[in-house]
Amino acid sequence: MSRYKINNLEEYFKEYKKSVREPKKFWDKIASENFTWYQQWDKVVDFNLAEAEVKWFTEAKVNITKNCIDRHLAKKGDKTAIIFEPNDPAEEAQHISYNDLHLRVSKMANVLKEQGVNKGDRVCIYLPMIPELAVATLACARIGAIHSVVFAGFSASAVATRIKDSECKIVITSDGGYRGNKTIDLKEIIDEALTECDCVKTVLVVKRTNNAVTMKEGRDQWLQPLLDVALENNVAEIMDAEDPLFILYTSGSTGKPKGMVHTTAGYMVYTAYTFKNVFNYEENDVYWCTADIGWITGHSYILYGPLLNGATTVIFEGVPSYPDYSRFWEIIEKHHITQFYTAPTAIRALAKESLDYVQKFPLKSLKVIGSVGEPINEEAWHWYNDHVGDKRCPVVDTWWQTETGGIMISPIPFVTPTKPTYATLPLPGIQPVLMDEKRNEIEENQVVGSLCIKFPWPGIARTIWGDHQRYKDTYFSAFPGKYFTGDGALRDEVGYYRITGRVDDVVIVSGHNLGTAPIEDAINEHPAVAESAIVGFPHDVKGNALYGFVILKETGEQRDRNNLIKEINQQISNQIGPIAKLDKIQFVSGLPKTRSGKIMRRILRKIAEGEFDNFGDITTLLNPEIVEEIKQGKI
Ligand code: 6R9
Repeated sequence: MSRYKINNLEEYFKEYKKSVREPKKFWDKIASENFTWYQQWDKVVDFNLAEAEVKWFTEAKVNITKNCIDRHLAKKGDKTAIIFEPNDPAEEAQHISYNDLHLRVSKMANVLKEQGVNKGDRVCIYLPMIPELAVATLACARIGAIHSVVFAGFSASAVATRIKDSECKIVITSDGGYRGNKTIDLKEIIDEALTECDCVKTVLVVKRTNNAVTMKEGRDQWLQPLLDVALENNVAEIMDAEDPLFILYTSGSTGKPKGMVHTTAGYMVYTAYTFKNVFNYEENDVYWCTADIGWITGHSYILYGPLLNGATTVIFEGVPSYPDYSRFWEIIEKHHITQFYTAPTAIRALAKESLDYVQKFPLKSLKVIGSVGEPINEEAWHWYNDHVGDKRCPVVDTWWQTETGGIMISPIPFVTPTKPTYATLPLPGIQPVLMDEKRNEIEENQVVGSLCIKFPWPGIARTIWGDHQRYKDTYFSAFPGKYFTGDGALRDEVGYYRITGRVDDVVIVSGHNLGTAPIEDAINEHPAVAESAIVGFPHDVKGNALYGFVILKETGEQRDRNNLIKEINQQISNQIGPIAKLDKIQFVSGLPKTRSGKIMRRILRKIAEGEFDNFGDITTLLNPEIVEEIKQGKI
């Protein structure tokens, strides 16, 4: 994959303008120069945003796994494609070369075919972070089956909903999974889920933990014996550019999860291009993204983006706190990681612990460090920059979504000067705009607005599985002719974007549009505070007032609560203004979080409003028990 020839901000602006003036030419060049195609496209892009219709590289024929694996074999078959770092540091890491990966994916593809999986069939993959997860996912892509990876932390009912929605024919799971000092019985969860799903005829089971499982006659089979006898040669399916590659469910803040559909060629081009440029990837780098493959970050930046570039990518089975809080840093040292990509929630959790954990390791191999998933607060940004990046590695705060397929707004390392809490500038080819309440595009800088994208890019999801109308309503109707991200953003005087959170996180207090993120930032800077979440609640005078849920650090627990409340409000006054002061503060021991680490504010909003039931589905929360505790604290 070729890299931008951009050395400074001025050159960035030049390249950016070119990409906006002639988007077709821009993407045509990237697609032509960096991939193996069976057949070229006739049109680069064909779209009608009013109807939510987008096609890229029409009529082109391609297989993404040929581009991820086969084409690297001649020159770097022996190069490590995947490093598997197990949960238990005493278990040896595995190095899987491109040759090995080719063999494993080919065999797995043949097993799937023998099990009757055909092009277009949906395959549910419910596996822990082990090599088989990557292999199974790629094997689907190889034969043109549509993978639906479900994060292996989801409950039986959440998996069942997803399996039923896309009518998966087969499930690939394991006997169990390790996470820290826990073992999770994945097969048992699948057994329970499948009591509701008639569509699944076959379950293939990977052996990982050796715990006892029940195998249902005629439905369940161990995977290994099938792989042992599988043929080694597999001819990749020839796919149309717009054939679906995968479905990935993303929870709407309410209602049933949305099965976002990504198609083949556009997603391939976009993930390869963004990986190369945002992480400044060079041959021989060792790249590590700590996400789970069950999220879009794992799909695009553990699997596809890195492999399309012939990179070495790490799959880590464990958690940052096991056996202790130095695990991440120890792994960086052990595998000489050059690019490290994680989430603010992990950074905050690690920053809460003693500095000794991170300072034990020099981390000299690192070149670029990244953040994704939610706004990174100022304190966490500085901690990451100072103690992990040593002020030497640019922090790429990357804004994007399941729906966008890949990174949209991010600094380009060594080109874009970073600014804490700012995702900074759009990548070339991406055209963000801010919209005001009257649905007009805001031209000037130093404004806040709803973040939309006004021209399609290759990685955009094409539809919601089985519900194109919902896709259109959710993303293309609030601002006709534009893709609406659901996020609010602030654009500063030089055009840098700061994502302020979901638009439903914006609280209007006395007519002032307040994003929750900057207020939370201010609170979190108080030395006694570990984390906080702000929501609005109806107020007679102000329209809305602010309610803060605050987690204290251990040292803060000893302090007088009334003084703390005063100090926290003073801190907000100083940083944002008295308008943003909180009317109510409740100290809590945890916040309701989704399994990808996002605070589920709709629950907090209900509690703040004094409504104690109708929380909707809370089974997908990481910590559903916290809801009751917060409720009790409020009463
Ligand atoms: C990749 C991913 C998407 C939502 C998105 C926004 C938030 C992601 C962010 C960020 C501020 C960043 N988000 N990255 N907010 N700064 N760098 O996380 O996809 O799980 O679909 O979430 O996450 O609110 O709209 P997804």
